[in-house]
Amino acid sequence: MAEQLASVCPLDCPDTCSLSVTVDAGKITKVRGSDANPLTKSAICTKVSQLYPDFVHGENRLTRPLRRVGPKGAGEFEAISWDQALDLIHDGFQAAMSKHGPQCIMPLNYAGPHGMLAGGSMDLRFFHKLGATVLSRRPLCGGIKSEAWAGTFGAIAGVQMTDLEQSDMIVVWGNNVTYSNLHLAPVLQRLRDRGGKVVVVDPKRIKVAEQADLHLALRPGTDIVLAFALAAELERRGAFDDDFIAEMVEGADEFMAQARSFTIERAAEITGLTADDILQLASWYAEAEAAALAVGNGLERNRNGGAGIRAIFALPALTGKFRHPAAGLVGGSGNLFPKTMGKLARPDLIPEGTRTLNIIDIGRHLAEDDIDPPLRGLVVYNHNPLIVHPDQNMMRRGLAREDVFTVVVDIAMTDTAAYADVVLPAASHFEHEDIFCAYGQQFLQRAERVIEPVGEALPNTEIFRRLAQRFGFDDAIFQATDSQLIDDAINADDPRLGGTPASALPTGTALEMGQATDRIGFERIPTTKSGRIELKSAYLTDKFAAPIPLYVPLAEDQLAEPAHPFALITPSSNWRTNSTFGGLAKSDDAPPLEMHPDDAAARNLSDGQQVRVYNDLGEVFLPLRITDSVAPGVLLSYKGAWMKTTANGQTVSALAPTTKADLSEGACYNDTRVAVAAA
Ligand SMILES: Nc1nc2c(c(=O)[nH]1)N[C@H]1C(S)=C(S)[C@@H](COP(=O)(O)OP(=O)(O)OC[C@H]3O[C@@H](n4cnc5c(=O)[nH]c(N)nc54)[C@H](O)[C@@H]3O)O[C@H]1N2
Ligand SMILES: Nc1nc2c(c(=O)[nH]1)N[C@H]1C(S)=C(S)[C@@H](COP(=O)(O)OP(=O)(O)OC[C@H]3O[C@@H](n4cnc5c(=O)[nH]c(N)nc54)[C@H](O)[C@@H]3O)O[C@H]1N2
Ligand code: SF4
Ligand SMILES: [Mo]
Repeated sequence: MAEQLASVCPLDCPDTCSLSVTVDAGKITKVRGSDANPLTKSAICTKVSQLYPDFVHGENRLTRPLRRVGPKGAGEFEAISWDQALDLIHDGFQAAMSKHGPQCIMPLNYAGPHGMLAGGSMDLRFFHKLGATVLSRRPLCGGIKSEAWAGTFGAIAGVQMTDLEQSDMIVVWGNNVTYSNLHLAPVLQRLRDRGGKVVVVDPKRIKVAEQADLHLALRPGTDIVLAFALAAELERRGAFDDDFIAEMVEGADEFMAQARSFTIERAAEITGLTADDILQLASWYAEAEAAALAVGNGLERNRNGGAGIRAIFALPALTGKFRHPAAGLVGGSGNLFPKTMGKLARPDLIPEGTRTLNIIDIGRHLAEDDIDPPLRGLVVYNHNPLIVHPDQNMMRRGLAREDVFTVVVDIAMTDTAAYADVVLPAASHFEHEDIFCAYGQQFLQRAERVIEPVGEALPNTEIFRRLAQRFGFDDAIFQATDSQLIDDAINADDPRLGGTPASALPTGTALEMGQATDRIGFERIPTTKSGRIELKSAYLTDKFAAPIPLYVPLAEDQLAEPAHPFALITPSSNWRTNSTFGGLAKSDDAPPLEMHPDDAAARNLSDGQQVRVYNDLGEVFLPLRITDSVAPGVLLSYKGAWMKTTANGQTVSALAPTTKADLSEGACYNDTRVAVAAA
């Protein structure tokens, strides 16, 4: 008989929905939303409700350890036992380490699952103890925005989505709510119903822009110019809150010295907006008492990304919007949770002098063998680097190296896994216990397993427990059970847990971490060096030599006749989370290349035809969609599609440069410049 069991969505999504799962004869047959999480209620996205059963039980699911029997990339494997797999990995890594030392081993993992155990626990203990090279992961996504946040406010939260019911204006800034922050959409709708204003700042006329009061379709990477011009205009209008600035804001003068050089006219020219639209936003923002900015990640992915986000963060500080509990800035949720990463991941085990490498550079280190010791052993997990890293062709060359022993741990057979020497089948979060914080809301949730592991799959924790044992690591920390790991992950002494250890948090509930009064405001002091909101940041000065945000015009945009005249952006798609689900029938259509009608006419291109999109890094063949939802000069195609969706196996990531942003050395996917021709 079918049962309904409580779970949580583990995907890389700010909303972290509570789920209700139908299990029939040991199989998941339906995934729905549940009321456990008061933010997400019973509404979940269609990709999770429609695709998860097939992801867990379908053809592309990995169920046994595999050994490669063909050339790398061909995807030819034979099934082996767990013992054989662990022996192969042990022998492969020992051989490499005896020549090059332990730093030739590299964990290459990102954020497939967001449970704290699957995300990074026993695995990190293992690599730290081994002495493997440490991976700096944040640059791939979110690092730029979180450094901007840390530098301006410190470790404090902003407004949460549930706080917004009293706001009178929301600016959705580089945040495709409908696809990637679903539960903000009804909040926007209710705001408009009570007469509030919604403004969207996005190069694409996204769905919420169609229903917004104003849409500013700026050129990618020019947010900083818009924010500077708005600050200067708000100052001219007397909309600054001088008392708030005097008491709470550091560096307003230095910031304004930059901002004032951006007149509305100059800003209009650089951003591609009209002066009237910029002025309209300034006047609504000046008038609104409870205006909140909901800033996404789209705008961080370019060389001016960090400065742009910092300049946006300055607007509610200069105008004192933080006074109102439903206003200011949405975000900073991660800072609400009492995580104890030191206990969970044990960075104290890292041998002194161990190097750290930026995740964006790993493709190059593999392909060009440009570091000493070289990388000779790779464990890819929670990650699909071939699809999601910039400079895909470099990554492909790196993964194809015969002399790098490569292990891929995943739930699904991915394009990256096809390059592995050994593939290990991971259990999905439905098959093990885990604890879930969130990066877009304030509820802590625990979930138990709802089905037994499929086939011979094992949770990440158990895989690395076994690997640790195979390498002879017999300390107690390598035997910790999943429940013990949950208690290592969350501080049980935190008063909000009320004396219950996290491992005893009942499933099907969500524990609220903090009230609106805990957020940035007059009562809550930012945890920056000065204890004030730092537009001039001590932290960012020390870390990135970036005291105040600066606009750097991009050389390629100054050329009269650039070889690659289009700016290509590659945001979140509707039917995948990054690359996840890309192997399933519903998600494997080739994403079209969206182009403005004027650009298409100038090149004699017609809707639906195959085009070749190219630059010096690669070429991708995509069907053209002609639409005025993107501005002239801007192209859009959604990220995460798998290699089978294109004629030559290259996807949009093949065009993305490995250029680093101004903060966090972060990825610049949206700084891609391309040319387009008929295929
Ligand atoms: N369905 C679905 N949901 C997802 C994901 C997914 O792949 N699919 N991915 C998840 C992950 S990992 C993340 S980080 C989040 C990301 O989700 P978002 O924060 O929404 O980030 P993106 O989708 O990259 O881009 C958001 C918007 O920014 C716009 N944009 C691009 N460049 C600029 C710019 O320079 N300035 C401005 N103002 N806007 C710009 C894009 O047009 C897009 O509409 O979503 C998560 N949720
Ligand atoms: N072109 C372009 N590329 C981008 C971006 C962009 O804007 N443009 N954005 C980037 C962004 S925002 C991000 S966050 C990265 C995301 O990059 P990734 O984190 O690599 O992408 P995902 O597809 O979310 O997850 C990777 C894999 O984790 C696996 N997985 C899930 N759960 C588990 C588990 O419990 N155990 C194991 N072993 N595996 C599991 C999934 O099956 C999936 O294959 O991609 C980036 N890529
Ligand atoms: S992907 Fe996001 S919206 Fe969809 S179910 Fe998961 S948490 Fe909810
Ligand atoms: Mo991301």
